[in-house]
Amino acid sequence: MGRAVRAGGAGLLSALAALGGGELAAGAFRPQSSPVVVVGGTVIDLTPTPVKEFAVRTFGTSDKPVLIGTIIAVLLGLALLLGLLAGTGRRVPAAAGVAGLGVLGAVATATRPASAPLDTVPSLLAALVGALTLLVLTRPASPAGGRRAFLLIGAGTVAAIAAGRLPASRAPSAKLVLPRPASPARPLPAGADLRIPGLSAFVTPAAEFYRVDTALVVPRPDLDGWTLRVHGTRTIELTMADVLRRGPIERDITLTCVSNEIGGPYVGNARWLGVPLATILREAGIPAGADQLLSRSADGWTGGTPVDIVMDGRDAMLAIGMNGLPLPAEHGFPARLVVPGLYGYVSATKWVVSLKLTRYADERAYWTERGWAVDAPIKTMSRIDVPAPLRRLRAGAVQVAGVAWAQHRGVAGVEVRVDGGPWHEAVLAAVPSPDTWRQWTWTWQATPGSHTLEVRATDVAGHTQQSSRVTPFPDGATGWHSVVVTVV
Ligand SMILES: Nc1nc2c(c(=O)[nH]1)N[C@H]1C(S)=C(S)[C@@H](COP(=O)(O)O)O[C@H]1N2
Ligand SMILES: [Mo]
Repeated sequence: MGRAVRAGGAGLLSALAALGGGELAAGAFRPQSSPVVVVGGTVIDLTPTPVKEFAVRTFGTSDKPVLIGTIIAVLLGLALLLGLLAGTGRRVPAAAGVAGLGVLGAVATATRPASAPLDTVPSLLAALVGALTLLVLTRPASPAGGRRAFLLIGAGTVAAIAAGRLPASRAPSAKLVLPRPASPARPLPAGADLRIPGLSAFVTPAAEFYRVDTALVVPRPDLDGWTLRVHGTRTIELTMADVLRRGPIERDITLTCVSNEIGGPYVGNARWLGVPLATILREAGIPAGADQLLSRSADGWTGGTPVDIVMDGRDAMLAIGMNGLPLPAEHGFPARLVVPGLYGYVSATKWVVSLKLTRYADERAYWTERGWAVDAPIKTMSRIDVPAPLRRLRAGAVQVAGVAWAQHRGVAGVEVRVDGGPWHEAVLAAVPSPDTWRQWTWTWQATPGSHTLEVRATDVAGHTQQSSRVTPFPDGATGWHSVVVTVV
């Protein structure tokens, strides 16, 4: 029994030491090359879309920590078994098994879209450290020496993991000084923000802006080394200085994720500063027949945007600023795409490093390859922010309020009803353009009892949100948001 515990412990510790070695090596040069991060990224890319949707729905923005936790748990489980194997005298096959897990990480690394050959080093180092640790800890030795080895390796592991994670907290955005917009945003019309407690602010602060991406480690491209390659009829390469010289525009635009559920949080509005994509694409030349703008991020993610939409005169831009500051790392520093009217997966590539004018028939982007729609205009949608679900309210006048969006078409009307009764027109707040969401409010004379509030919006094209509930896959959710409250 004591021997089995020791052997199992040696297995666990060899896995932890391997992780520590991997993290230390990754932290020293590229956080993205951490074995856990690489395996996590591979799992994300290989996971069937319905499972991914389930994970996002169930775990929300904790989906990444949950994934990392699961990978570590599986690894520790396997290491425990290999330790027990070593305890039965089969030390070399067990150590080979531990090394094999590291090699698996290296294979996963080599198949990552944005990996360099050196990125396999942390995984290979982890393989070596793990195997050696298991061999040392299970060698027939004096109990005292064994205990000392356990303690030393344990302490070293903790230190290595801690040291490996440190460099991730660098802030690279300090150096970028934003130019003044050649075309400033219109001042927000009076009353764009109704300032009702509980209602989403018209401008979403960057720190509260939803984040959706496949990056387990936020890419942090170096500003000096960053360039944007644009492949058109010729290939041009722009540095940040080149971008800044091209007459930036400033616009209020609301982003929305296709995975947003009815009433969900994956929508936010910001003031973006950026260079019109049309300017950049014309410089590179648009080849005849090119219908897709394929954008690629520093970590190899891709998005495909219709060229005709980018060129139709809307404020599609290569954005470098968000709410008056450089983009936060989480939102794409140093540059990302913003295209009004399309869900983020086909329009909002963060950490963008290349643009390619191509054809949908020739190349598919990350999510379309996984079954999501090629064309992804944002569906007309509305949400009740106040009262919050399941709130207890006093009878009498209750202010109901929320946001509605139909980017690039514009919201023409919002209606609210109670318990399936007649629809009531809400009062709409002012908006600077059809590219932002629109706040709305309606005063309800609430009577005691349990009540269901429902909302629906109609866009400027005359389309009213349909009642039937459809899940986000493959082109965005439909249905009316409802909130149940108790009035006393
Ligand atoms: N590089 C990269 N860009 C990306 C994504 C991604 O996974 N990787 N996700 C897209 C999706 S699905 C959405 S909805 C928006 C979200 O932008 P935000 O995180 O700044 O809100 O980014 C888009 N840009
Ligand atoms: Mo998204």
